[in-house]
This record gives sequence, structure tokens and C-alpha cells, in this order.
Amino acid sequence: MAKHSFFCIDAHTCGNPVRLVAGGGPQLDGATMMERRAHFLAEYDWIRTGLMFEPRGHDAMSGSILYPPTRPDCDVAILFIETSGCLPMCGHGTIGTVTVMIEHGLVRPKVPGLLKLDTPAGLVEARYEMQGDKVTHVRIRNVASYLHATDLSVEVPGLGELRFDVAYGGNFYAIVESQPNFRDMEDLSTGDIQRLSPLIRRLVNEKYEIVHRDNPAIKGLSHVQWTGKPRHRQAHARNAVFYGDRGIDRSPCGTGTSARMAQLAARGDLKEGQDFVHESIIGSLFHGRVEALTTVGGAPGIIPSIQGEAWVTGLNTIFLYDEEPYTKGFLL
Ligand code: PYC
Repeated sequence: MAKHSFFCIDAHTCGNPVRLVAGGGPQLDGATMMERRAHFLAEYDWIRTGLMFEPRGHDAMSGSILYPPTRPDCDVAILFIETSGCLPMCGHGTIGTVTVMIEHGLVRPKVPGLLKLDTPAGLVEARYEMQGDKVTHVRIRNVASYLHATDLSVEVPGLGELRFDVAYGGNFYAIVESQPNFRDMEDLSTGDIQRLSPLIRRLVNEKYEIVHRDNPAIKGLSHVQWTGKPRHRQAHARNAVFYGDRGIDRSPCGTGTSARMAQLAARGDLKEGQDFVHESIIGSLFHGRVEALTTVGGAPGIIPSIQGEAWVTGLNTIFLYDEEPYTKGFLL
């Protein structure tokens, strides 16, 4: 019986899962994390699907595997594994991964309180605070984010015309705001979000070619972000982010919040240094900030930061058997 063992530390960031693979991940070739990601997808995607999908995971499962950095300015490299594939960047995943790494001594930061992370999307800095052995908060300074396209539209069967902007925050997001055929995310059930979002994503990718202005390896719309008025008194806005086949982010989504801040900044609704508190579908909060203004491919962008908290929920040694019918996971 061929058995593959993965030593995982499970956590959640603001309610969304993070399964950090601390042992058992494959060796990867590549001079950059984008190249290593391509190697992983070509040869080892069964590890991702086995650890993320049922019966060992679920629709919203998300995780990471640690590697030595490919660049001298970083402490550690992160490969993100999700039900949606290997994302270039994952905000809630980074906050959870940093919390696990520090609480479990998986990395020795060169500068206490600061980890420099080599991700497929680029350098991400994480500053963390501790109380005793617990990491209480992590603030990530994300990759440059920008508003990619405005006022696009698709015709959605059963809903009619839907207008949206596309923004990048480490992944590409269709940001759907209040309009004649959509008022607020609170009008949608989770079933509506799971039914409409993949349809919209497919229609958008068929109609528009979405390619990162500076990095052609990053392309295609992966996420749909439904927006709404906040319920929490501290929050400025609320969202529900859809990813993969059926996943709805339980956190306010780090890359989604970055994309939203980039959109608001491009409109002049968010200034350099300004805070933006984002509320998730379950009411958890990310504290975003426009750290700096920048340019991406010659067009205006921002450097966003996102702060959130994560909790380690347990240790989990997971086996995948070559002979087992559901070892690569399944979707219901
Ligand atoms: O927090 O960036 C994020 C994220 C991406 C997919 C799920 N969460």
C-alpha cells in the first residue's frame, strides 16, 4: 500500500481555513516561486486536491506549503494551495501561515516581528505582534494592487445585465456593486452566490482577456466579489468573495480587500494613509490601509496592507493512499 503522509497544522484566519503543510510537501524546481508553482501544478496537483477537497477538506479549504526562499531578501517562500488551484497570493492564507510559523517555530525571522515572504505574486511583508506564545495580529503589506478595468458587463441568464469593475490585489476580482439587477449581498443566499458566481466568472473570462499589466503569468478572473453595506459598526463595507467551485470566503479576503481598496483609491474614495475596515459574510473583520501610492505598468495603483488574526485549531497528519478511490478528493 503506497501511503503519502502530510504533517499539517490547521488554523483559521477570521473564520477561513488555513491548512499549513509543515512536512511531506514535494521538492520543487524553479528560480522563482512562480516557476515552482508551475512545477507543482504539473506534477503534484494531486497533493492539493487530496488535501483541499472532500473527504479530507471541503469547498472552502485553503492551505500553504513552505519552501526556502528563491530571493535573498526573504525569510521563507509560500506556495498557496486552494480548492481554486494555486493562487499567486492569498491574504487570509498568509496571515494564518505567519501565525502558525511563528507559534510553532517553523521559521526564524531575521528581524523579530517581521517576516519577508516570497510568494508567486511577489514580495509580501508580514509584521506580527505577540502576547506570550500567541500571535495576536498579523499585518501584511501586500503586492501592488490596481484597478484593471471599469464598467464592464455581462448578460447573466436569470439576472440580466450585470456591471462590474475588475481590480487586482494578488488575484483578479470582478467587484459587483449596487445596480438595477443587484442591490446588496444581503439579498443573496449562499446558494445564490455559489450558483451565480461561477457563471459570471466564466462569462467574464470568455468576453474579456484579463492579464496583469506587469506580469503576464498572472491572468484570468478567479474571484467574484459581491459587495454590500456593513452591519458591524466599525466596518466601512461588507463583502462575500467566491472562489474555486463552491467556496465563499469566511474572512473578508485579503487579496479581495486589496483589490477593493485599489478600486476605491482609483476613484478618489480612499486616500493614501486611510484605513478601510472590511466585514466578511460571517461578520469577521480585516483592517485594511492604503500604505502608499504606486504605479503598475505605468497606471496608478496602491500598496495595501491588511491586518487580521488567526488561530491554530490543531495538528493533523493526513494520509493519501495511491490505491484509495478518493485520494485525489472530489466535489459534490
Ligand atoms: O484572503 O486573499 C485571500 C483569499 C483568496 C482566496 C481565499 N482567500
